[in-house]
Amino acid sequence: MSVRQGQTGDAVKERVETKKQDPKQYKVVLLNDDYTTMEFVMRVLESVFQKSPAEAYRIMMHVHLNGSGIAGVYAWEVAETKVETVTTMARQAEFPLRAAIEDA
Ligand code: TYC
Repeated sequence: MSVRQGQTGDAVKERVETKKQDPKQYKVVLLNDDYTTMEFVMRVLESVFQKSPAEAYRIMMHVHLNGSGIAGVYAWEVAETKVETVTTMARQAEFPLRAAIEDA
């Protein structure tokens, strides 16, 4: 926390700047494509989003049938890291799988 004082004539302005924390939550959304295997998407959901095999299957099928689906809801920085991890895993395996962040 920092305090800044600006002086104008006799008046002294004082403002306390606080680092605002972001209480907002963000959805990490998986997007469907024609090439990523169902097995790979389920592996991502289990390893990156801590889903059970049954939940991973349910989410994967939802994305497959509807075009997108929520993998999880997190604080901004966590959501960003999840997207990065998904992208790195997918490129490594040469799949076009994409993940995106949306306001929760
Ligand atoms: N549509 C893919 C297939 O038929 C499976 C898939 C599901 C791909 C979810 C991406 O986010 C995805 N192999």
